Amino acid sequence: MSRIKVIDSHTEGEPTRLVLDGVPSLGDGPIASRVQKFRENFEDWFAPLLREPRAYEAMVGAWVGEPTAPGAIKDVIFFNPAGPLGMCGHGTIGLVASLAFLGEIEPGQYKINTPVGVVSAELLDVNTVRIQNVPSYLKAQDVAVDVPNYGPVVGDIAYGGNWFYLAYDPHVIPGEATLEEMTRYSWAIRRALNQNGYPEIDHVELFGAPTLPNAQSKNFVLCPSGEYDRSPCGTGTSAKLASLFSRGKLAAGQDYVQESVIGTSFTGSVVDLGDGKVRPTIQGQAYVTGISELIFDPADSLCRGIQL
Ligand code: PYC
Repeated sequence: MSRIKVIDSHTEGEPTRLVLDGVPSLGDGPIASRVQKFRENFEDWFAPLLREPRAYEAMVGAWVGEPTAPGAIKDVIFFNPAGPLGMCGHGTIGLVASLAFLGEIEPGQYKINTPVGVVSAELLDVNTVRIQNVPSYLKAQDVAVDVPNYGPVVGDIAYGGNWFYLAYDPHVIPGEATLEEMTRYSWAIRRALNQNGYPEIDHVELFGAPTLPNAQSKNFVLCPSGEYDRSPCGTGTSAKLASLFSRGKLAAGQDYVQESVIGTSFTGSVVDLGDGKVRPTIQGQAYVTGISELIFDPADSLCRGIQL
């Protein structure tokens, strides 16, 4: 019988489960070797933390260890039920707010080491966190893809710590369509992209008109697990800011408010790094929702979670 201690939070609606204790060691090596060990232990230890019956597929996990990058307070590997993520914006906000809740950090500026680079996070108050993400960029503009049963769609491919396809003019529109329609459509886009030369795309964003008076857009973000992001997605908003900046539609330092499909928001802006890259800043709020001990009982045939 194993006991795994976790602290749960949500960032603008999207859950993060931070693992505090009880999983196998990922060693003391650099973060790349920790990611390798994480992958080896994924099915037995990490995916079950996010799957039914203990959790649900929208949840993102965070493994943390002693830092291996200069100046960082932690190494972190974010993951969803499909595997590890490069970075996770809502997860970083949730991680920092959880560390504050546990009394491990005070308001101030911190560095966190992720598999795709060091990010900064400023704890402004116990719930409000501003992160500076990894360099983000627009890789390909106006990529057309023929989506079976829907027809052609045009969008940008951009990086914000994970890979995104940004469908600015989708057939199925956030704020108008149902969740089921948005999920089915964005899966169809992802499948078409993956089969037509873009295997790296694992997140798809659809955009529509905002509901919030201070927002510029409302999004729907399909995550690799097939679930949608309840928040506006930190890495997805970073990818979008990079795309808008490259298109000349956003100036450096200008605020951009991205509304989520559930009506929450992140405020973002960019610093121009040159060479077509920007460093996005994303600000949002997270609240702790629980601290629990999860039981892995080998006698339970569903101990490793439900997988269909
Ligand atoms: O906030 O970056 C994010 C994120 C990625 C996947 C789910 N949320």
